Parts: sequence; structure tokens; C-alpha cells
Amino acid sequence: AEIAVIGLGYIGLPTAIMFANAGFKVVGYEIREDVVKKVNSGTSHIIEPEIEDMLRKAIENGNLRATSDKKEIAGKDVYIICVQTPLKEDKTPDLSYLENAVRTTAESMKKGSLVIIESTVPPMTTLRMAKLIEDITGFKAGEDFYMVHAPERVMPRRIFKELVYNSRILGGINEESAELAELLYRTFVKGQIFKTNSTTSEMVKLMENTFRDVNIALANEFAFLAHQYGIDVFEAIELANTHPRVKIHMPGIGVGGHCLPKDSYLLLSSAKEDFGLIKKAREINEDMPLFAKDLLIDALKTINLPVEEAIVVVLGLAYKGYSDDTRNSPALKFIEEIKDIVMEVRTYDPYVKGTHENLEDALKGADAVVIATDHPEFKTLDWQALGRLMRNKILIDGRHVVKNPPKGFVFKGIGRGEY
Ligand code: SAJ
Repeated sequence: AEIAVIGLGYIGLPTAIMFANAGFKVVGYEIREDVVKKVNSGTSHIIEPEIEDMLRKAIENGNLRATSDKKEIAGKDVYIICVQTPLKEDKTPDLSYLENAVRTTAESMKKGSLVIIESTVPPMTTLRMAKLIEDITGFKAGEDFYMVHAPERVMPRRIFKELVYNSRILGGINEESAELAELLYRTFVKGQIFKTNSTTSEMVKLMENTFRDVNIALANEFAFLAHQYGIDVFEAIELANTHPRVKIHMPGIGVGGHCLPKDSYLLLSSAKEDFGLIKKAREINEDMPLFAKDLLIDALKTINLPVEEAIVVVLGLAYKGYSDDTRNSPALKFIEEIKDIVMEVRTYDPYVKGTHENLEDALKGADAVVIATDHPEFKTLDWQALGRLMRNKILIDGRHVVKNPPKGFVFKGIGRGEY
């Protein structure tokens, strides 16, 4: 079978590479011409372990080619759509990338083609897209063409392992569609494959990420309560998690990345009504940078330094540790919240370009440090030495990075109630 992959991003490129190396003829369709050029020359535009070798192999054996030319994806047996589904300004789903990809597919496909959507989408979207294809092509869904939602479930840095070993959900618009997709993915997937209908698989993907978002919100509420009762929430969580059926998540300055902050909105977007829990959880997580801001203001009060005179250093810009990704990063939201009320905000992140390239320079003459990302480098800092560079010694820990408050500092941490 010949395959077209629409969208060569974080998911599309690795997926195209996997199928090419499994022996299929794959054409990757991508509108960004610089990406097409790079891929065809065997270099990846995304950073991911193993990707350079795997890509070179796929290009060298002649099975993978990238293009911006629609003519080159005409008449393929399989179309795999891997485009982003972000939110609009008003938090409703922006399905324009998906709809464009589906239109391109409809204009290119032939009778008998299998169309797969790997993008995360609101429930019932695959059925709507099948209808769109029917309208454009005049084909009948489930008879003249097949359609499946096959959500990606991989984690950056582990993509090539997880593509092979994770279990997969294949949601067909009918049974035959799911069975065809199973034959296809079986060529490289070693994990389990579960078949269901497309609306169920759309829900499954969104439920997975909503589960995490709601659980993190619960942990954040516990952290908030811990301040009122004067306990350390991390000690409490560790103890609670010794129960065999309890697994509380980690509280912190917020939930970032390109998935968790948006997927619960996608889940709710097509529903007429809901109970409110998921929305409330989102609200809690979105407000966590404000909690960190309150801790900072409290600390400044403790040392009698007017907020507008404070020089604040934010450690970490990425949305999570080890990462250079700043999409929806709570660190950025925190900076947005304080930048107009303090005198100066400096930033330092070993993986992302901040205002300062070097931690010591950033700390010189500063009044407060706020840790916004759990980078491993931040866990072993010598606070006594760093404190000597500062004008005032305030340390706010938004990610439970500093286990023992350093002597001589005014220390406050999210979840670290004072006793
Ligand atoms: N976070 C907390 N507390 C926690 C766990 C995470 O505050 O207990 C924060 C992190 O700091 C980060 C955010 O939540 O800001 C999200 O981090 P993450 O590691 O939970 O998730 P992502 O966005 O890096 O990747 C997820 C993965 N999903 C799961 O682990 C369930 C990945 O498998 C998915 O494929 C990906 O989202 C996706 O595409 O949806």
C-alpha cells in the first residue's frame, strides 16, 4: 500500500518514518517548504532521540519523500492526517488545519482509500469529516472509502519507543475501517491494538489528558489547603500515596504544554451540558501562577520591600523539566502577571534563551528568585553561594525543587504551608 502523511510535525514526521522503514512507500505532505527541503535532505526539523538515523534510513532506502505539491499525494491507498488542533483566542477548538487537511485528502484520494486522523479532536469530529469527504467526493463513507480515528499517545523524547510499544486505539466509522487500520499499524506496533468506534476513540484520547488535568487540579487544591492548615502538602501526598489505591499528582505553578491545557476544552466543546468539574479544574490550573504571585508578594512584605522596587529572577521558562518547549508555559503566564508591578523581571533557563545566559549574572543584585520549572539543574544549586550575589534573599519554589529551605532565605513554596 502507498501512504500519504499529511502534516510533518512532531507526530507526522516520526509516523511517516516508521511506515517508510516498515517497507511502505510514503509521501509526506507539508506546506512549510523549508521543512520539505530539510526532510528530503535527511535532516529533521524536530529534536527527538533516534530521529536523525531513522530519517536518513527512510530517505536512503527511497521509501520516504516529502512534498508541498498536492499532485504527489493523488491516488494513495492510505491518508494519515497529523495536523495540530489548537484553541482559538476564545478557547473554542480551531479545526481549520484539520479541515484543510481533510479537504486536501478528499481532493486527492481514490475509491477504496483509508483515511486516518491521528490528531486529537473533539468527539464526533471524525464522523463530521467523513461527511465532508462524502460531500466533496460523492463517495459513500464506509463503502467507497474507510475512515478511522487513531489518536497518537506518545511523549516527546520517547516517540520512537512509544510508537512501537504503546497500545493503540483505533476508532473506525465502521468495523471494516478499524480492521484495515489494524493491518496497517500491526506492521510496526508491538503493543496491544484495541478497536472501537471513532467517537469512543476521540473520547478516550481526551479523557486520558483530562484525567491528568483534573488530578493535577486536585493536587493543587490540596496544596492551597495545606497553606491554611500549616502543613507540607508534599509530605502529606507521599504518605497518602502509600495507600495501595491512591496516586495523587504533583501540585505546582501550573499545567503547560500543547496538550493538557487544551484537551479538556476539546472534550467539552461539542457537549450541550456538563457537570462543571472539568471546567473548574482547568480554572484552578490556569490560576496557579497567581498563587505563586501571592507568595512572592507575601515574601516581599516580610522583608518590607515595596513590590515596585523588586528585582525578580524567574528560573525556568519551559513548561516542564528537561524540556525546551515553552508552549502554554506557566512560567510565561507568571511573568506576564508580575512584569508590570515589579521593577525588573530577569529570566534564566538552561534549555531556553532568557534575559540572562548565566545564572550568577541573573542573580546579581536581585531580591527574589522564583522557580517555575523543575529542570534537574535547579535541584542541586548551592543557595548559600548564590544568595551572596543577591541584594535580598527571597526564594519562591513553584515546582518543589528545593527540598530543604536554605538558611538565611525567606522561603515560600507552593504547597509548603508554614508551621
Ligand atoms: N504537571 C503537574 N503535576 C503533575 C504532572 C504534570 O503540574 O503531577 C504539569 C507539568 O509540569 C506540565 C504539564 O503538567 O506543565 C503537562 O506535563 P505532562 O508531563 O503531564 O504531559 P505532556 O503534555 O508533556 O505530555 C502528555 C502525555 N500524556 C500523559 O502523560 C498522560 C503524552 O503521553 C501525550 O501524548 C501528550 O500529553 C499528548 O499528546 O496529549
